[in-house]
Amino acid sequence: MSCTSEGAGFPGECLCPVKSTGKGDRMVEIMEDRGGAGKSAGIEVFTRHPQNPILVPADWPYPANSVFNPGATRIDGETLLLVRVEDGRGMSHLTAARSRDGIGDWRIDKRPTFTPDLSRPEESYGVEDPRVIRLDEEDCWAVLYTAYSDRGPLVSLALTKDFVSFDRKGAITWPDNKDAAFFPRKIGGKWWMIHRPTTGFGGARGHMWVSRSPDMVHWGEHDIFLEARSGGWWDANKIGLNAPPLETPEGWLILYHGVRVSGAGVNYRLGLALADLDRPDRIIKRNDRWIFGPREAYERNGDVGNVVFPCGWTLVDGRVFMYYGGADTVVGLATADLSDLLACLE
Ligand code: BMA
Repeated sequence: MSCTSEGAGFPGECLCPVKSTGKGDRMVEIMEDRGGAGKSAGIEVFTRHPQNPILVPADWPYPANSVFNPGATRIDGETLLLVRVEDGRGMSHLTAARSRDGIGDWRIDKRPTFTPDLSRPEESYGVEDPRVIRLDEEDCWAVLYTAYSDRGPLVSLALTKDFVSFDRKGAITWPDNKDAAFFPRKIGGKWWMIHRPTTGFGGARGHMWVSRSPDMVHWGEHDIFLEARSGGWWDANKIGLNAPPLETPEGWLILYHGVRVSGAGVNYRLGLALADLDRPDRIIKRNDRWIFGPREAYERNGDVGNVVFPCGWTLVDGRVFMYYGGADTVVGLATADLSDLLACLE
């Protein structure tokens, strides 16, 4: 989209509304990212739910320091979140919370649902940031999570049919690697996975890669998927996948984060891209501007401030429900029409 209304504030500042296709000519407002009138920044296409934060540590049936970064899926007509819970030692496990409307009245498992397997050295510091993917061809869900230890973070896989028992497949990457999810179906006869290995080359950097597998465990055919930009960009140096790829008629919708590091700490924001349906290694579109960033108090203040970090989204009647960690402490919900998300891709 070309900009026809440059802002007076600084070069390149765009004040154009983003035009939505789909339902008529509804305009998606570009809102001020800092809550006041005036300068526009990111494309604010998601709306925060008024009940935010929808889950906090005090909701938990047992002591929890923080509840955040949930994976999400639909099961039996309900929403299930697999929430990362940090305990009083600083270690994380995963606990399921279920809700009919995906907003309130959460039924939270009375005990941790998925805990580190301490016979595996790579899980000695906990299990984190689950991505939950429904695999219709296998009639099960894949849970990809970060196994954390002083050997370095890596990606592990477990399969489940009920979120009660889990078939642990162990590590499917070596360290350092995080932020992984499968595409929900085989493409060209193979499973595809997006993941984010990090490299020390040129400083601490991380791009998103895509790999293929015949069996979900053995991975090869590695290609760069989406590269971190450089310099002053909001998504410079290190990026990573957030929610699993969402299939749409126009392509695979990709939600990813960029990390801006400054003297004051980190700032995690989210961006959108679109990948080709049949060749997901081909990126069709990528927004320059972020679409969601820390704004509210529960996103700015917490154990790690200025972080919004989704691990899952659901699609219900054309509306996307994005579940995210706020400041590594609570769970927030923001929603958007799928048609508006596709329309705001530039
Ligand atoms: C990333 C992950 C996330 C976390 C974020 C901000 O590296 O570890 O779990 O939310 O940092 O602390």
